[in-house]
Amino acid sequence: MEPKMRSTIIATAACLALLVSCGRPKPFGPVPTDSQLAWQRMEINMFCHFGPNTFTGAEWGSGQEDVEVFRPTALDCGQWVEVARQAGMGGIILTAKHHDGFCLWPSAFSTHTVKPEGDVLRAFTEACREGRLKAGVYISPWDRNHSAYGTDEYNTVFSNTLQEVHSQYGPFFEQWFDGACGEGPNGKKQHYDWPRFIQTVYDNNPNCVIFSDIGPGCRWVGNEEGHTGDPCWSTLNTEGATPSDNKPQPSELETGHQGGASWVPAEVDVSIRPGWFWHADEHPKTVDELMEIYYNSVGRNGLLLLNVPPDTTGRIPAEDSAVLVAFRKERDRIFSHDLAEGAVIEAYVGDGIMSAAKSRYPTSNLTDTTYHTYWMLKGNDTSNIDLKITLPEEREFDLVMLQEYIPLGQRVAQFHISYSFGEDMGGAWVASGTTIGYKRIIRLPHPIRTRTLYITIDHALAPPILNRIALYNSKAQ
Ligand code: FUL
Repeated sequence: MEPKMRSTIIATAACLALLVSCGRPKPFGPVPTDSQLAWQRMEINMFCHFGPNTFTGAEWGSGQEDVEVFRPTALDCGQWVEVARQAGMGGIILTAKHHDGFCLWPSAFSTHTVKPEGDVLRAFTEACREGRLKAGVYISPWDRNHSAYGTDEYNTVFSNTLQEVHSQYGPFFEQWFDGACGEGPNGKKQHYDWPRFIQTVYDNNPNCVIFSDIGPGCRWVGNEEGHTGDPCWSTLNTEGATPSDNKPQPSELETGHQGGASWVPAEVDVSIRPGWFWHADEHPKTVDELMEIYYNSVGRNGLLLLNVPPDTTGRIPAEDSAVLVAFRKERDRIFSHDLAEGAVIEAYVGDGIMSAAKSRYPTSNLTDTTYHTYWMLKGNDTSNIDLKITLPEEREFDLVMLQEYIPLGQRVAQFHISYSFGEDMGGAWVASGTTIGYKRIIRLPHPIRTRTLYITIDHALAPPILNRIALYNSKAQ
């Protein structure tokens, strides 16, 4: 291409980009980075706890286990990938090192590792690459085996470990730092150098989403039961806090902080079985239990990280994969038919007598499936905003799904839902909610049959911006 032509194209593209960005509403408060947004849109990922505990029956190994106990008889990371894919998950996070210190790769910084020919981390990352699934890694700072644990030197050992894993096995979409912290052989508790650990990960991969109690990429949700708080803000105040020993209260991690200074969305880690590791006498949860978890995590502005532990063969047991496939089918059955299709949506603002409001971005963007189109009012109203949804005909549904366009911030703090029994008969209240965020699924107390539904935003921190309204029937066949 002629240099002149190329510069004209570049100049035109720059002008267009400028025009688009000038026209875009101003973000409110902290917003997700591109990697945090891509991460949130994954919605459900798999966690794999695998290591010596799989063979000894422990949940927290002592670090004194013989390395020979770790002997998967038919390791097949490709099978994990296949199960995750069938379950509709986009990524898997493997416990490359749990608290017992055992490394699933032949680390140069530990003597407690697999042999080079038994490199599980390599097999895992290759299987993910082949199966086009994202790989993530859990590397426990707490190490019950390493002789340097409890001293300053251990911080160097741990940074070297991170450097080794991220440079030789990455890129990883997520680095998982659990918050557990115990005492070393000297009886001293380790003081982790968190800024150094985080920097080491970013030096290797600036796009990695780093999980810890307080982020910076995503936060622990404050419980291991499979639910976010209500409300659930993706914003958190982390100033002065550190993971493990100086973190906000679990209840604050559940809800986040309204108006918090940083974007640190909630990740809901929960196991499909009672333990994190596989134990012969434990069994997976039922589809109904998993659906309950789904509604309370993804349906409440969280990302679900569901732990599915491989057994002593090194494969995910058939009973777990069967439940996961059924869980996927159940979600497909319910969510593949959006009953808001064909709806006409009008916006109204005001207390008492409602007046039709002008939208800066059309309400039709609420029912399209393009993620990056959204609805917003022309004015600066933040309360008593009604979205009147008129369906092509009476329809029956019991689930209302709402999404805020989080690239411009999380705004809605309180809303409610009402509906009309017939033409011009006003609305009857049916449910209410607090935050929306990336995704909110409201389960109505009973199915409703109507042509007219109202979503009322009672209060938002800034003019609301929504990108999706969908209706579903959980009983649909
Ligand atoms: C915690 C650990 O102590 C558990 O063993 C498990 O790995 C869980 C996901 O994180 O911090």
